[in-house]
Amino acid sequence: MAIEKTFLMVKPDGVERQVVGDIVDRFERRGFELRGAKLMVASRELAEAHYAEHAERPFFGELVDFITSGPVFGMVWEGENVIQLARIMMGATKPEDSNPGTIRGDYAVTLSHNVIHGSDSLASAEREIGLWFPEGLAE
Ligand code: 3AN
Repeated sequence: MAIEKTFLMVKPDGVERQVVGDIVDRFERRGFELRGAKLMVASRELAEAHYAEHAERPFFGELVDFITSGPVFGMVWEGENVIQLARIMMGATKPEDSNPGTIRGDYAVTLSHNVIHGSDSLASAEREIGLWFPEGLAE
């Protein structure tokens, strides 16, 4: 299994609720390595680029409004199979499908305010790391 990097982001609702520490702790305990992290308010331009695949969806405007509404905590995590394992640790997008014990299953009851984003493939991880960490990582 390959060593991968993924982009994870605590969304404004998660920062507001002060669950950043718990989320970092979960990934550290699992054995992943933190390679980059920053608290920032995303520009509209960055948010639209990040969610470009949803540009035609009716909820796109709300999605961009929400993700730019306050600080987010962007992170790059590295480890074996981290892209898929992080998605499992996050839990499903739909609240009724996210199991207790997962981040969303423990913290989220709505589809749009669901605490965390994680890249869903190697291609999106590379794209998102480039978008959110254009200055590069602490290698
Ligand atoms: P995930 O974040 O689990 O990969 P995506 O990529 O399908 O999910 O959706 C991106 C984000 O868009 C979700 N995290 C969620 O906040 C929001 N979203 C997805 N579907 C809807 C919807 N039908 N209505 C409102 N927001 C949605």
